[in-house]
Amino acid sequence: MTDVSAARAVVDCLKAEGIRHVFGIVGSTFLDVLDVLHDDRSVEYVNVRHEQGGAFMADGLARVTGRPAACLVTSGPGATNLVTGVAGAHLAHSPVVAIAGGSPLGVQGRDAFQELDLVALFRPMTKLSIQVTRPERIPEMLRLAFRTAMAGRKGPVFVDIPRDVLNDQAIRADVLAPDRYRPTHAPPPHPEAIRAAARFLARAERPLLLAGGGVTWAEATDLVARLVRRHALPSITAYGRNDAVSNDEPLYVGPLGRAGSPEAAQACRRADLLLVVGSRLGQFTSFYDARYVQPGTALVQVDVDGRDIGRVYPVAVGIQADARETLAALLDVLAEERVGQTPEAWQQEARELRARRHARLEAESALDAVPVKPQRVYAELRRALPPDTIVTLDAGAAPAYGYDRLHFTRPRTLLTPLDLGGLGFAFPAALGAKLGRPDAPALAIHGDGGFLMNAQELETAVRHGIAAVALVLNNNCWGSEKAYQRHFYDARYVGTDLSNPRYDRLAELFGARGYYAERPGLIGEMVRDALTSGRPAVIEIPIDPDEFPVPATAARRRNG
Ligand SMILES: Cc1ncc(C[n+]2csc(CCOP(=O)(O)OP(=O)(O)O)c2C)c(N)n1
Ligand SMILES: [Mg+2]
Repeated sequence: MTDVSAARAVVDCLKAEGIRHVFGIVGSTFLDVLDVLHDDRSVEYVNVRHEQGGAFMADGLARVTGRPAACLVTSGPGATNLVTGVAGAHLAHSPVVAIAGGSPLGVQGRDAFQELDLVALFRPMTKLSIQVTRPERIPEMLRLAFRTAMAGRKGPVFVDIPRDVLNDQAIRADVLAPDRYRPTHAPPPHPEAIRAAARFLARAERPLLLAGGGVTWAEATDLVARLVRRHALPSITAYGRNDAVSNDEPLYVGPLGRAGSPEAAQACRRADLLLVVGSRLGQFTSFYDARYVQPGTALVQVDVDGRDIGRVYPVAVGIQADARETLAALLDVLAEERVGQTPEAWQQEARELRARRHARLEAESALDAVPVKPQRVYAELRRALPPDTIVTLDAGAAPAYGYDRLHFTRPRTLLTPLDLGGLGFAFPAALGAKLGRPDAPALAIHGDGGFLMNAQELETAVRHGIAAVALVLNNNCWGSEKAYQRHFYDARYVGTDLSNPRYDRLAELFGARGYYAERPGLIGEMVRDALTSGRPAVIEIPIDPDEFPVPATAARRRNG
């Protein structure tokens, strides 16, 4: 035990977790911590322009590294501005530890300046929301925060450290390595469950792997590859999780769910056994009905969180365990029992569905209208993006075309707003991703509406030298919602039209690079140039303002 300042203890706890970036905006409640960082440059305080952007950055960083990420913000509005980003991390199972220097404990209950019940505010959108009430408990409570964020299914944690608990306090503290206070081995499956799963796989005529985010969080992509190759098992991916299986696998059909591929939907309907690994079969993967997952299809479902097994669709075998441990055990048992490859006819069906998808997308390369069709943008991107590019997709109609149209071969290369569906996610998430994986190109794909929600982070990108690129597909409207008004309200448009500045010029005003691609032929080269320029950049593409997909909830808009 050594005597340190409480602020030093906070920094040491972050360092023990390997945290190198902390996102937030300076506030008087936690200046002791910033003062420690003046001399200790091993942790960089990324001072952002809106705390929401900071939370999305932390989420992006956590998702591409698989490690915890941190925010540090001030009381009151500093914390309330975090809310949307923390909610996003919650629905993405992303281990973001959000720390607020809270208003003083000594005046709690007097409606003091910026006093709010932050613990209550964050409770519904975190795995854990706590307040530290004694300086000497700071290390213990931060370890609780990281243990909770990282154990089992991951997720965000909120910690309020009141300013009079944090500043001008000396404590006795030990620095512990994470393996001293949180589990480092993931839970294995029950052997009987694995044998049952193997029996179902051996008997199935049309087995299909549905891989979700749990595969990625468990670092199980290589084992998925081994399973699908060894057993010639066709595969599809869950909503927004296209990178859970290498899309190069010859029997990978496509992404299921909202804005996904019709061929993947067809494969899912045809399957007699669905091996669901690391997906909770959420609304935008399954729609909770029988449009993809058929009542007659047997389900073997693997999830680290027992809460989601058989939640909507009854299972034949439910396995509460880590995806990597489960795949390893399953491969062993399948080998022991000499289970071979899936029937040739089913392999052939999967190959045909895959080829049909590729031909459908390839045909879009010929769309040469001006203004550019969004589909053509993705045809250009498929050619221009290096395989290690991290793509972040925003909410909105034009970004949504990307769910079915981009190609991923490596884990942790697609980040989407998932079930929060929050606009303004993609650019800050790409900045966080770029900090986490500086060698990988990072591309955020936005509509014009969503981009302006966090465009202020261009200044953060320029100042911190974070070379992420934003592609803004400009149709001068809140297109995804305008599509509803077109299809269901006789094109009576209210509240859906926008007028925008030139985003390439806006970028230049911030000191970033700006590109304007009016014609489809310009896109590929501009994207390549921007991604290799070593500077943050914005590429605006004016797109056809009349090109919207039919809304996903078309048939069910009243309750969808
Ligand atoms: C923070 C937030 N506010 C509102 C919405 C509702 N919403 C979903 S998509 C969308 C339109 C997005 O417009 P834009 O970013 O320009 O993309 P487009 O659909 O035009 O391609 C809106 C308003 C949302 N998802 N998130
Ligand atoms: Mg738009």
